[in-house]
Amino acid sequence: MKNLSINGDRLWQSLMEMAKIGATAKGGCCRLTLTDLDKEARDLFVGWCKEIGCTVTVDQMGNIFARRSGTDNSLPPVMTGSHLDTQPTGGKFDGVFGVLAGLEVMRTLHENKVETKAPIEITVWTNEEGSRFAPAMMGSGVVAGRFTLEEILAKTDIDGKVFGEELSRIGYAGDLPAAQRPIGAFFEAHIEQGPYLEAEEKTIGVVNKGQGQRWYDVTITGRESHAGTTPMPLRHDALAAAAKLINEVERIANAHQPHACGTVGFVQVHPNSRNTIPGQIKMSVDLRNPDDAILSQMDEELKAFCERLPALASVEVDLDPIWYYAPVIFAEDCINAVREGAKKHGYSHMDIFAGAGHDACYIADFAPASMIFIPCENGISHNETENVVPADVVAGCNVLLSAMLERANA
Ligand code: HGY
Ligand code: MN
Ligand code: MN
Repeated sequence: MKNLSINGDRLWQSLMEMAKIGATAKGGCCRLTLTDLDKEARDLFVGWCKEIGCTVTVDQMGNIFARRSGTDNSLPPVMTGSHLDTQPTGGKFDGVFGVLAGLEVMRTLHENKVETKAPIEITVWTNEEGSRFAPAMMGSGVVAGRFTLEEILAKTDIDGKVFGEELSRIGYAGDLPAAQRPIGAFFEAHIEQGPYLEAEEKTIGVVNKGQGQRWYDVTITGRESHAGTTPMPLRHDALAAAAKLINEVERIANAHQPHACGTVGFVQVHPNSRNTIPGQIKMSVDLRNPDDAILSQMDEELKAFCERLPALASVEVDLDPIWYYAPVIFAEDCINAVREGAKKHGYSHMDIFAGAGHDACYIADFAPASMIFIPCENGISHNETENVVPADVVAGCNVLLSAMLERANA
């Protein structure tokens, strides 16, 4: 097969077109899962896929599958994909790069009339971010069997909106069972979202592992009372207790360097009035580590602290572990296909592990999977200034094309 290359300008145009949906004043995207903006992005993607003759199906979780036949359709598809939902202060490229790089691969095969042995599919996974509805990676998680469809459809957001009802409302509650299916290989192209490729001046990240995560919902209950008449020793200040917990999360992460991460990203204060001592706090805790034993150690330390906190701060503490997945090792065949793709194009590359969660981490449960990273400016993501170099977008997509063809014609 002649040396195929993708059309970088067309890919960049599609990225900029998609970025208009939920565009923010600071140049990012706010396109939360199952909102009208998510629907708009999905509809745009589906239209683009149909333009090049893909057949499009949707499963019970709203995951979208755009399929291009191979010469032997009895073979399991070689798949790529990512997500279109964003964080509230999201960028233009997190998730979207992987979806539209997959589309560009399809467009390139289509216009060059290239036939592959195995069919090719692009997937858009529902609610990868886990921001509006927690936890994350729900679409791929239900397909992998990590979550049941029932538990996920019943999830509610901060306003009490129900996941299943929102999915139906945007018209993406499909009939296809959201369950494991034969997949020949799954590749996810994604921005690194961290600083290492840029620091090492490498164009391609050959992702060999995804770190593990533990998410918790914490409720701290004290007692509302007057900010001016309640002596300090008599207070049950839920927010002061939360401050101790936030410091402990930071201590735990710093105690397990070089890789541990600990974050409190969500805090809800009740009644949130400047002259009433806060009576209740709802907050999140996010712990991560590429080593499962260390992640367990971090979990133990968090639990021990939450045992001690009631006496320390005269409050009640409920620590609810809502999500856990162990570090994921990707498939050697897929990792090698990515590395060979980088070498073939002469792109500098390095092995790297994924600090963020990705749908590929769940697909790896039942299919050979790996990921392709490209650098992002200053390693910044989940931020409206998230940015990439067009040449790196081209490189990542060329490596994706190469890896998918290698697996589809293996
Ligand atoms: O949280 C994560 O790692 C991903 O961005 N959902
Ligand atoms: Mn992502
Ligand atoms: Mn993200």
